[in-house]
Amino acid sequence: MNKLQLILDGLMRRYKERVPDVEKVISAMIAEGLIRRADDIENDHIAFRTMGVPHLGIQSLEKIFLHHGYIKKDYYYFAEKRLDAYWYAPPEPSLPRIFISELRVKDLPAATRDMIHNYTSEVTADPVLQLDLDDVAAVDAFLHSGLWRTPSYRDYTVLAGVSEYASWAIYNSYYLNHFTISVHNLPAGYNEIGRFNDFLEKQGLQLNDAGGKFKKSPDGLLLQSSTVAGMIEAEFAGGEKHAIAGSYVEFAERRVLPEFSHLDPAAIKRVHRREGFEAANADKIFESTYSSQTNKR
Ligand code: OOG
Ligand code: NI
Repeated sequence: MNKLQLILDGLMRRYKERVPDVEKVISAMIAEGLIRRADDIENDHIAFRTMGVPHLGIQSLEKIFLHHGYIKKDYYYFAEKRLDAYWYAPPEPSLPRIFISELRVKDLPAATRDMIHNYTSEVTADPVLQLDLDDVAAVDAFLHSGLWRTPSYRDYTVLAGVSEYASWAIYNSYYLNHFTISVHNLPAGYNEIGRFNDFLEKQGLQLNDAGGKFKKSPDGLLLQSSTVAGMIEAEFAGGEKHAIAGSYVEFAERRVLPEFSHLDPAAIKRVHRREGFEAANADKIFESTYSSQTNKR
């Protein structure tokens, strides 16, 4: 197996361990006859969150994936949430896209900025430059270890009051934020996001309803939904334990582009469908870890 595949497998393994909804969705899809095994799922994309501070952020994390063949694509800006993001196209169409966002720390109030720097300033050089990117075990360990000391619960809650993205990232760092199940290639009756959402809700899964239970791009071709993040038991500085938002699962329907609508459905490949992301959809999907959603769970 190639190195990139091993890195992606490592991310998925840790993610499944801490997001019980993943197993729940997969076993429901198998029981319903939509797939035979977990590997039949098409992973549309995976996502990471980063802190926009010196030596870190998108410019640091992206180097891992650029090294393994990903190509940087479009930029997205989120004014109200104070975020930047890019998406990356995989070296092969069978692999997931990657979405990496970054907190615009410089746009936060001074006290919040200082609180974040108090942790992130422990990082005095770009840690990815110090990694051998062909050493799969080293990259895997890096993606699953903290970049700074464990935060205090007090700082976590103060940060959450200003930015719930900041509080999530200060604790969870590079743990996978979500993976995304493609629904458009599933059997009829389940290959549209609205119908698939009904199926998920029947299984007792809770959906993020910010902006509606699915979000639709203005061109009508990219439809996305997501579960509300489950709570994980987090250990803060001094051993203090609290339940905080972990990661979630996303679902995406990419419709066939108008110029390919004449093709036989059996001939439709990834290249014939809507590519990229949509800022207005993403803006609401970020809220899958926000207390406005997790409080409903
Ligand atoms: C990412 C939210 C955006 C998408 O597919 O548009 C997103 C996040 O919650 O970090 O995943
Ligand atoms: Ni996503």
